[in-house]
Amino acid sequence: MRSTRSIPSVLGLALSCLADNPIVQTYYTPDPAPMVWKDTLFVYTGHDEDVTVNNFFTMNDWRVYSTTDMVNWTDRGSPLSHKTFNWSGGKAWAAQCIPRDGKFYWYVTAGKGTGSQPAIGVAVSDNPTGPFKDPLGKPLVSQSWDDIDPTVFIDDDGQAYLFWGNPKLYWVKLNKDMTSYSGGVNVTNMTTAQFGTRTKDNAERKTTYEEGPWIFKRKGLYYMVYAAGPLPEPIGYSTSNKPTGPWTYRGEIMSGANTGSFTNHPGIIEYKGKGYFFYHTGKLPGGGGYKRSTAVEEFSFNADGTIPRIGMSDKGPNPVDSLNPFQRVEGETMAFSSGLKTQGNDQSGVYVTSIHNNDWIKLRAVDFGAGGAKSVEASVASAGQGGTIELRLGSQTGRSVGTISVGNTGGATSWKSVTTTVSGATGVQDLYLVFKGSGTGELFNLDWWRFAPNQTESVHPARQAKDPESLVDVYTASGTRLRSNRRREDALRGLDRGVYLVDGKPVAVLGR
Ligand code: FUB
Repeated sequence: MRSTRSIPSVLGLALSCLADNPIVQTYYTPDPAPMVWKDTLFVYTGHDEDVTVNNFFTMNDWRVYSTTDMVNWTDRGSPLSHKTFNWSGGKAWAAQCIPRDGKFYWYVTAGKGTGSQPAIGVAVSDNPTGPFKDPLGKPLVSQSWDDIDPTVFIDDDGQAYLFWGNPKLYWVKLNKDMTSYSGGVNVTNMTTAQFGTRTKDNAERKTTYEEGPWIFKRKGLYYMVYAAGPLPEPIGYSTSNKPTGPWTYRGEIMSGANTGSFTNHPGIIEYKGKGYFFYHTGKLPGGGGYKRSTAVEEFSFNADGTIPRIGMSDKGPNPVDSLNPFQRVEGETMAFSSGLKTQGNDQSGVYVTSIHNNDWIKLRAVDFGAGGAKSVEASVASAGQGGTIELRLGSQTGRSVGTISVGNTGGATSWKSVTTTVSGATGVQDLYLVFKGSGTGELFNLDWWRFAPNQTESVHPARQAKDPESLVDVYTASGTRLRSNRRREDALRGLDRGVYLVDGKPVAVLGR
């Protein structure tokens, strides 16, 4: 099936000058909500459709992406749509997912019934990437048109809070089950002392607070970060020594100017010792107010706990880890891509599709080690002529280290493993997969790839410096890295029951 292509490959050259913000190029991904689970950072996003209907938000499902290095993002598909909620006839606006006691609770904004009045729903899963189910069969909160943009937080004493709202900030105390609440709906007194004074006053909105709240706690201080007004939305924040306020207005974090979108939506999280600020822009080619995309910046809190002003960059964060090419890497893992799409089904999971001549994928900080790679294997499928994947270093026209040939495999999801020799891939590199083929049609689909190391260098160089014998990486069977460079016994301790890949070999864990 040919998918709609949001970024024409004729733009490939122009895109190569851009660095890696926005972080996803295959879909429009507004309203980011980051979550750390084990060794992985997940970002839950909305999805602005490629075709906007009635010049308004056109949003039907939510998407998930993950990373362990802050530069290469794996597309985890779309495990939730408004259709999951029987009570919803449409609309999939801002949402946030949080783990508790081995389950994942995804709070969403969805339209109630056939009208478009929003309500807050919750979906639950045993896994961060689903499948998610609606345990209630009805909205968790449905009181007015203000009910959008849930943000959720569990305090150190175990009490969970849900905040939401436009143009007022509402909150409830969630019960331990995370799917009910006690004490009724509270509404915050929207004073300028708490949320600042709006420069263009309007009757309903005296303060800067508009929507998109994001709550977190750091060093005993509670932070309420939010999309502010007037339009185009800047991001502002307030702090308090209690989770429910009163809040003190602290000022603007990000300007509303030049984002290419009249809305914005914040998410702040700490990961591997660094602070990250997620937001959205209209800066992807073809983007705008109804086609927004997740971007991220690294930042440090000021010594007094305040948040500095943060600018928008094309580059995004630096890598906090390297990518191990000797493990299975999903095709849909990318630092940047041009001209292609991803797609998923129950049999194949997510894979790369709509690949045409000159499309490419960039991966950053790929660590081939000093000994380098001797071959590469890829799982591909083609109903047509096939083509090649050129493996290049540094840029899409950089030095070629090998070429994978793909023929007709008998179907667009008839996956076949193909292997080819590689030479000259050593050290830490930006790796480009450059797709070539004749004609203008789709060439083939890509599911995953994996390099094989040269015999002389089967040990990861980082490990040589530490303990070459006993440090291992642990991956899930589907290739998500859970732990890296740990002693084998530490790496396996505390894992749930299941089969894991330890340095590429399957190991059964009996569970805790
Ligand atoms: O994405 C739809 C709406 O736009 C969200 O719910 C708001 O936060 C704004 O980003």
